[in-house]
Amino acid sequence: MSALTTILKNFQYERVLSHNTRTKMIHLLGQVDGQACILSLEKLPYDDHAIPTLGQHVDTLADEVENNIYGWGLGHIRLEHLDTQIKYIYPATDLHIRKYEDQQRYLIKETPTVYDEVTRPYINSIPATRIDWVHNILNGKAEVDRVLYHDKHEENGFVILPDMKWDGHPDSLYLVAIVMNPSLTSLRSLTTNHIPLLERIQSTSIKIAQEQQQQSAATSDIITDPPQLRCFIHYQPSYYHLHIHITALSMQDPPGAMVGQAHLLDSVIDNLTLYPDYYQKATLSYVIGEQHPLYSNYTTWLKQ
Ligand code: M7G
Repeated sequence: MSALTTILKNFQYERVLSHNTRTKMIHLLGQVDGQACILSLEKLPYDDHAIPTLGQHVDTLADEVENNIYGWGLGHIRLEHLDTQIKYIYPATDLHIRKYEDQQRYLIKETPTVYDEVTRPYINSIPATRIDWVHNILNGKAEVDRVLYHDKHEENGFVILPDMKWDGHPDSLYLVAIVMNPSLTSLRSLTTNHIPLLERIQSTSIKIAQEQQQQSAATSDIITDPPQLRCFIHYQPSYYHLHIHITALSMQDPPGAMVGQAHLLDSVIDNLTLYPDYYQKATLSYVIGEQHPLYSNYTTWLKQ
């Protein structure tokens, strides 16, 4: 039995952490064998092959309304394709639970002093095991058959693979590039010396996305346009080992692409070209939930 099957079978529901009715994504908290488990369910878009006959598969209709040339109702469509992406975090830590819980958010202006006195000590306090999943990918211990590119050079290398958030649909392509160099923890670590690395990540991402596009296209389709990508770096990230989010421009509202969190890779490269130590000197503003440890650390620091 797969780990996911076992989790689903034994999951004892406790409460909803958050439910986004627009993105149709819900995070549930429960217990599996006495330990906390987060189950995330997300409705997938319609399967391309099923689209032409969607109307014919409606087998239940309710609440129908007709008015002039307009009409609507609620239906149930019986389809063969898989319609939900299911993820789990198990055992989930308190930090995971706080990350997915609905909460008040605040904008923090992080000056270099705030970084030195609040953020850096917080990063240093995070147990190293929190990025075990990253090391597993870099060392070829997990997701090995999903890796799309791997340059193993210890300082300038990086890996590119599908992000956990990608539902597999080409229009919502979501890849993640993770650098090999463990001393690069976040945007704050970057200097002008890293421009070649960032540029290689960008050009390799375009090649990989093109290959993905080619693979998913029908054999008769000839694709000539290079893929349009939105590459960005989160600040604050959830994991302090530098990684770059690579998303298809065709994805409307990609998760995590909001102002106050995402820094466009092109702008990062440009800032570093203009000012080599931009990310050590700049005030970086970010949005954070009140349950994030950085929020309480920051408010305590302010009171000193
Ligand atoms: P982030 O900016 O640190 O945090 O990005 P976020 O999760 O708040 O966006 C980490 C990225 O790595 C996210 O896009 C995650 O979906 C992705 N990710 C996280 N984990 C634990 C995994 C994993 O185990 N495998 C893969 N392939 N991606 C992951």
